[in-house]
Amino acid sequence: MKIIDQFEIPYYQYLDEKGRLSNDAPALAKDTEALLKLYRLMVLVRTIDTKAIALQRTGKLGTYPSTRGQEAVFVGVGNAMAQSDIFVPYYRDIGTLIQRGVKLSQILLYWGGDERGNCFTTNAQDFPFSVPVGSQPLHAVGAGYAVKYRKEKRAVVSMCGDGATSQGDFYEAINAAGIIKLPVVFVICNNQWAISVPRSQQTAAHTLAQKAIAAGIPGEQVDGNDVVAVVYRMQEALARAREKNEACVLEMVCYRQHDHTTADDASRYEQKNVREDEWKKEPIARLRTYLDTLKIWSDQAQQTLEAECSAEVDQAVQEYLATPPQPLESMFDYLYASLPDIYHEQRDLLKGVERESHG
Ligand SMILES: Cc1ncc(C[n+]2csc(CCOP(=O)(O)OP(=O)(O)O)c2C)c(N)n1
Ligand SMILES: [Mg+2]
Repeated sequence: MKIIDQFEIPYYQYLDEKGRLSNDAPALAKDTEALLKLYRLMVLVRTIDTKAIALQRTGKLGTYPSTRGQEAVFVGVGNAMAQSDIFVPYYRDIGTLIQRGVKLSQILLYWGGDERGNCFTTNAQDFPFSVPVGSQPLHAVGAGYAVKYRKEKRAVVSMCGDGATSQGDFYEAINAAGIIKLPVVFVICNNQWAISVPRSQQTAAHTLAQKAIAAGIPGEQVDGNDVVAVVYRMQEALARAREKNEACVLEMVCYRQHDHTTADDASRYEQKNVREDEWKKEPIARLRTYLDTLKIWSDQAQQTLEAECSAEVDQAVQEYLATPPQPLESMFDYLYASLPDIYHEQRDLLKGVERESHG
């Protein structure tokens, strides 16, 4: 017997649970402007998240998937991307979308049941939210193929959850990206749950990152509560994608600090105290501790920031609530370039219903 190959999965963390910096931290960890920007964004994301849950509870929003506790993953990914890159999101991606230029009110609009919220105009190359679990890594492969074919220097970023990595689509996507050598970064937000299915029942593999090995591409684990690690590892992966058409898998390890969505009740399956224990690692307080160490933050600055975020979110809520619904017949407007005759009658019928309902 001889060993013909061996593999390692690295784990990256620069800011530990107590906000202490490691010796091998990247320059980003000393870039105060960049750190403050990341901090502000994470607080903004948590503010809109809290508000969205409250809106749902009072009947003003549909089912909503909280991003609580996972802010560093989404904010960090969005921060590392270039505008010219292509983003292929899933439903929990608010922190990234904000940085892709999607308005807060638009995000609320989508979760309020209006598809116009899913039509991103600022980076038109980005894909809409993907709600079918695990489909978007394959879409990213298609986009990556186009980028390579056109010899562009852009990366494609696909986001999915830990549960999605058990789908055949995920394996097919990373396999294709490896063999064709595509500039796709597959990010996994491992929040430890796929609704009620814990990570331990998702796979017998020690890490999700090691799935990359079978696809012949690098895979690594990143502390998803450490925004410095998320940004830096993303930057490195994106550079390799753009320069060398090298795909990779980044497993961001974090914890879902809320029910799966507002339609779920995690107290029925989540063991008591786990969430509280995990909360000690949460990303915002950790960065705050570090900012305090650097002496670039204060209680006063915190109060001002919270007030600014609340005002921005309130403004978005007003815009969202003031958006008139689409006319009923608009459901016919986006399916065909020119509407087949058989639908004209139905469209007119709906128009009539609408006229009547408006008195
Ligand atoms: C193809 C498909 N199967 C099932 C569902 C129902 N569903 C919605 S979210 C979810 C769990 C996904 O978990 P994970 O991939 O870990 O992402 P998370 O929501 O935890 O971020 C499931 C099974 C779906 N949306 N699509
Ligand atoms: Mg999950």
